[in-house]
Amino acid sequence: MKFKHLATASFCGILAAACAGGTTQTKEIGLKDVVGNKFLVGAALNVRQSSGADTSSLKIVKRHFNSIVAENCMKSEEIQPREGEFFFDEADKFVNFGIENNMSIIGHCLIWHSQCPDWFFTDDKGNNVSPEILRQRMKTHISTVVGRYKGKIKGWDVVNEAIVEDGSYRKSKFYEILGEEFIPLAFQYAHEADPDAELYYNDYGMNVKGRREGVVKLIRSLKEKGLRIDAVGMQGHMGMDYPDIKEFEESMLAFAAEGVKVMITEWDMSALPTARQSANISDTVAFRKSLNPYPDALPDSVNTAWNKRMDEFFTLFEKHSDIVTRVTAWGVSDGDSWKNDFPVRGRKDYPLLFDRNYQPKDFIRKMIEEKDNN
Ligand code: 9MR
Repeated sequence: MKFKHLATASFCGILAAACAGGTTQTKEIGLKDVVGNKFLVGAALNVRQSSGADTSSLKIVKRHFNSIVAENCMKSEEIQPREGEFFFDEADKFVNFGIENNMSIIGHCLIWHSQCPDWFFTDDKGNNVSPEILRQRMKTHISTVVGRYKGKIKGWDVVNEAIVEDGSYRKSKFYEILGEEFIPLAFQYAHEADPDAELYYNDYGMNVKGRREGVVKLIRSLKEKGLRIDAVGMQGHMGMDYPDIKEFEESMLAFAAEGVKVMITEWDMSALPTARQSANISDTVAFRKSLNPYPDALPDSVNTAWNKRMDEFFTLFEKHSDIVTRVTAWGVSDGDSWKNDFPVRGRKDYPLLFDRNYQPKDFIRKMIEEKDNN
C-alpha cells in the first residue's frame, strides 16, 4: 500500500498506523480520537451541512465528531407545519448522513413550546383544543416522527425547556392545556414508538438552583411512573461570566444521583459581553455598538481567556466521564452560530470549537497535539 497522507489542515495531528504489509497509513487525529470512549463528541448540523452542500464544515464533522444532532430540521414547525402534513426531506438527509458516517444520531426535539406551530393547540375558531385533542396530536406527532427513524436514532430530546428558573413549569400551551401530564405523556409516546431509543429531558440554565431542583423532581416523577428516561441534556449555552463552573458541576452530580446520565448538549460560549443569560429565543436585546466590541477579530487577551474557560469546562466533563455520555457543540464553526444573532441581532461572536476559517480553537488544537505527541 502506498504511503497515504490525508492531512490537509494547517496544524499537525496525524496518527500513524502500521499496516500489515509493513507500510504506513496515516489518519488525521480528531477530537473524537482525543476523547476515545470516554463519551461521544457531537455537533449540531444545519441543513446545508446535512444535505452535503457545506463541504468545508463536513470535513470537520467527519474528522472530529462521532455524533450529530439536528439543529432545526426535526422541530415540529419544520417537520409537521400543518396538521397531518409531514415534511421529512431534510430530516431524512440528516439521518442518512449520520448512518453513512457511522455516527450516533440524536433527534431534537419532540415537544418544545418554541417553534411549535399554532395549529397544534387550536381549533378551527382559534380556541384552545381540549386536553383529549392535544394528547392525540402529541401522540400522532411523536409516533410518526419517532416511528419513521426507529432503530436509526440513538436518542431523542423528548421534552425541551419545560422548567423555568424557580423550578416551576413553564406556562406553555402544553402546560396550559394539559398541566404537568404533558411531560410523562411525551415520554410514554416516544417509548412506545421506539422502545430501544434513549430518551432525554433537555434544558438550558441548568446550573440555576431552582431549575436544578425542578428537574430533579421531574426525573423522580417520571421514574416513579415507571417511565424511561436515560439522560438529562444540560444545554451548554455559556458566556464569559456564566455559568459558575461549580454550580454547573453541582447540577451534573445532582442529576446523576437520580440515576440518569448527563449530556452536555448545545455547547457554545459567547466571547461577547453578556446582554442576557437566556437561551429562550424570545429573550432578545436591542443592538448597541458596545455589545459588539470585536467586529473584526477577537483580541488575543479575550481569545486566551475564552480558550482557558472552555478548557476548564472540557476538563470538568472529562473528570466526570463516568456520568457524562455525550458532549455536543451547537454548531460547527463560528460563522454558523445562532449566537451571532442572539440575544442581540447582528453581532460577530466567536462561540464554537472551530473558527470562521474552519480551524480548531487553541484548546482543541492543543489537545490534538498532545495526543499526537504521545
Ligand atoms: O440554533 C437554533 C436556531 O438556528 C433557531 O433559529 C432557533 C429556533 O428554532 O433554535 C436554535 O436552537 C435552540 C435549540 O433548538 C433549543 N435550545 C436553544 C437553542 C438556541 O435557541
